[in-house]
Amino acid sequence: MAKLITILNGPNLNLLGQRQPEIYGRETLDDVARMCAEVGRALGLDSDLRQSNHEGVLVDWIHEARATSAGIIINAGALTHTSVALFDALNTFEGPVLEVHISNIHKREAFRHHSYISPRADGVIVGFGVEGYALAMRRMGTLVG
Ligand code: CA2
Repeated sequence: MAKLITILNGPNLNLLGQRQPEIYGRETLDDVARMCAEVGRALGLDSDLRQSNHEGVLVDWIHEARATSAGIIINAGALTHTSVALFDALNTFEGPVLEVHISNIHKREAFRHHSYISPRADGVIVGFGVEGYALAMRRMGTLVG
């Protein structure tokens, strides 16, 4: 049976492709889901991409992934820079965690330079646009395959 990769997206990423294309590009989150499914198919991985604007919902989904998923890819959006709760939740997950940011957070405002997710992440991909999600899926193929 194919292993499942949970792909979590935080606040405002539902607007992907609709606003600020100069920073985040023109692809939507549905496009990202399709791309990850396609990459996963070639690697024998299933993917389940979700987005929430609510921190607690993301925490609940991480807990759910403990029982269902071989790995987590997470773009926590602005919660990356604030959320100890997501860090704690990710620490309860035993499989690999990969952190993705569409933009290069290190080239932006200073408050985006720190991530509460990175100390738990097994890898971080920043500034590759939405292609970063596909790269993270490829890496998951190596880590859980
Ligand atoms: O670059 C990334 O992927 C970020 O995680 C995106 C977050 C930002 O707070 C992080 O610092 C970096 C913001 C997501 C907002 O997404 C939008 C997408 C399209 C239009 C408006 C917002």
